[in-house]
Amino acid sequence: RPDHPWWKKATGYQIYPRSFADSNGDGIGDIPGIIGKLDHLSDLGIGFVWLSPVYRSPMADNGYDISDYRDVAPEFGTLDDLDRLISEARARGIGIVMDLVVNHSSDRHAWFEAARASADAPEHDFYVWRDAAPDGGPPSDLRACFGGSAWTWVEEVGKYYLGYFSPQQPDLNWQNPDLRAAIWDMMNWWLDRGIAGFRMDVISLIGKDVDAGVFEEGPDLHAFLQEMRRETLAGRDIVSIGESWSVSPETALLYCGRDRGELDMVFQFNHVTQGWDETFGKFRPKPFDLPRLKRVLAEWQETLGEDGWNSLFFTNHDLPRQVSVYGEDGVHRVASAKMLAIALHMLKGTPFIYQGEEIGMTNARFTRIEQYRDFETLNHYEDQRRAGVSTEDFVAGASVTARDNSRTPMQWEAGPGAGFTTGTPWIEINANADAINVAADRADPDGIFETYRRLVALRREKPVVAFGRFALHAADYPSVFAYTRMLDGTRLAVIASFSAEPVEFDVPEEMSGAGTSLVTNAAARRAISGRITLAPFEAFAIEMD
Ligand code: TEU
Ligand code: CA
Repeated sequence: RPDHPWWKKATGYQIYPRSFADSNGDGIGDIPGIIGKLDHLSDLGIGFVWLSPVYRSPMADNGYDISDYRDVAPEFGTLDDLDRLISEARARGIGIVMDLVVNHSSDRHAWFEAARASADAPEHDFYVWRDAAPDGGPPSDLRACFGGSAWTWVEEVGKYYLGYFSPQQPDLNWQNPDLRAAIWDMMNWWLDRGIAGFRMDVISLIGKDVDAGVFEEGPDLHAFLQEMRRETLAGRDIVSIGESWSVSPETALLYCGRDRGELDMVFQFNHVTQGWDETFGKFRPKPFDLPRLKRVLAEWQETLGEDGWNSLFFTNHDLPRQVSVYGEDGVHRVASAKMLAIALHMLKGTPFIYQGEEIGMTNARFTRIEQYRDFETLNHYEDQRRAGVSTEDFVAGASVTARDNSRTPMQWEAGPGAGFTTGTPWIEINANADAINVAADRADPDGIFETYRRLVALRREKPVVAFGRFALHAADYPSVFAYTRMLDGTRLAVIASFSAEPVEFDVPEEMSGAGTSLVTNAAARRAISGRITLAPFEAFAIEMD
């Protein structure tokens, strides 16, 4: 049924290839390593993998800087390995969703090398060039996301180019129709290889109007997305997920409204950026505020309701580990990791599990700047030190929010290398790997993995989980997230405590009743009403009779 495509009942799993599984001992995860772990994913029951970039790349941004869109980075394997991954995954009912990074390329892409060598090259206009300011300086004082100026001077052509993220990631000029045609061609080439869709990196930036200073959700964004669908996605049974740091409930339906002909869903970050400091940004995080998180999630559930579709996630490769941010990664690690899983996976939308989340991996919490690898962290460190921030203060913030927190190697088993590598890993393995690893968690019938497996199965099997209408209850309750899902005659009550202490909770009338316990991290409850006492981080879903 066209209104019930496969991805509405599927759970996604994000792989960050560099840190997933290393098959040849060079310390870098690779595609043969992923193939060797496919049974872990099929045991979990996921429907598709979002594969972070594996294309040829100088790896300034770990692959989010692509120098050849039609080849695989040698450290990750070969195109044949990737084809094998696609078919071996398909044999297990798992689709491979590729990361499409087309707001920018690498500065080492052949297009850019031609573009910077001569203003007469046809590829010159594939990028964004501007004249120097009268004083010879950059055209504007725009800062790059990863530190420094967004403009870089090229002597050969006597102009500056735009690198909104970094100089190693020059922005592609989407205004050029030949560039767009080249991208459609490349996308179709991948789709014809049998992939299950695309996750589209910072897609909300492609319609920018540089001279007006409008970057996010610029004037041409939706025209380009509609053209993209016509030229590539239309008529194919695939999923498309756009990443947007600016999308709000007000603009979300423009991307994924049923009749828009654009994308299937967006990754939104309202629940993330609200925790950042207004002035100092992510490296000075604010304490977690549950009522605010509930408001954001509920607003998205309600706005996208019947017309759009939500993506559901707390963590990815750009964000710290969810159990360390929203849960408690000490004594209550297992309970709070399961609680977060239940709270998120019982919502309406397509959930994403980020590698290691299914065993409750925690923040790396590096204590020395030398332990960091991510150029976002290292460049901001330089910037902030120049602005007078001490190393100690910077590292304190980074240990909470830096991207490397979630990029340390997957912890497969105890022992040196954690089953990730037999060599020296490209980034330090989390010190807790001997205690927290896949082998240990999966050996435990009460492990976190089992809770995820149950949640993934519930979405496949229970229409109310996939399609039920969402309603928030007890909105102002400071430490409990409570909601219902309704479909036809079926009612699901979901309650999750975010507190490390027991809490008294007055079950709202609309949630009360008796039924079947679907999933819980505590003693099963079959009935709820009146005042109940929730155990620390207790969470459950009951299907009411
Ligand atoms: O992220 C987009 C983005 O805006 C983030 O870089 C964000 O600002 C940052 O991570 C906050 O810490 C995407 C990719 O997911 C990210 O890994 C890439 O570095 C980035 O685009 C550039 O391609
Ligand atoms: Ca390797």
